[in-house]
Amino acid sequence: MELVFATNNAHKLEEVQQMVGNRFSIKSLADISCFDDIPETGNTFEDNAKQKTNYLVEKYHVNCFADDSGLEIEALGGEPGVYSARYSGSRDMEQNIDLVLEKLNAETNRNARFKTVISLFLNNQQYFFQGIVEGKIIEVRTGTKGFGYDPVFIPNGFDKTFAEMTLEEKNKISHRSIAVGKLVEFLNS
Ligand code: ITT
Repeated sequence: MELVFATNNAHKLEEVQQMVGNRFSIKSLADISCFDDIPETGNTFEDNAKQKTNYLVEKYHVNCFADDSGLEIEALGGEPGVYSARYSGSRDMEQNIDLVLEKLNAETNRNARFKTVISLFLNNQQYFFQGIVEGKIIEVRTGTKGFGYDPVFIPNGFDKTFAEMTLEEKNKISHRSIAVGKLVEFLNS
């Protein structure tokens, strides 16, 4: 089965490709010659994920899925949430992480979670799948792998950040892998 993954994030594509293996042929936006900046203007992960798949369905008439994900920090009332990619006003993750650490300065509640919502559009039907991983924001960046907020996030039950884990280790427990696992289970059923 061929499915287009509506993402411009090469890390996400790599993570998901590794998770689904060769049971499905995942096509990138470049594979269908889509170089558009697909709008993401919703207030929830669900709205944004759906907006991305709707865009592809309307313009390219393909079966596709999209994920919208982000970091929700308890002490910040769920921020950065849907603004995770541009929390500081820029897509520069150094600045985004700096802002998070600054806002959490002197804060003892470091609880946070990563959340992913996948929208799947298959044969004219809309489906959603969700994945959450709970953890903590640490004070100093640690590790160089992964992307986004990985260097400051330690998942509960572990003593290292996502950025210190190999892709394989992260994929065993991550929010995206939980949501993708549900997607794959559904596609296989
Ligand atoms: P697409 O919309 O093109 O898929 P994006 O990078 O804009 O790519 P999202 O809007 O879904 O992706 O994600 C928002 C941000 O949340 C992302 O840029 C990261 O900063 C952060 N994020 C999402 N998943 C993450 C992960 O597994 N590890 C660390 N940060 C993550």
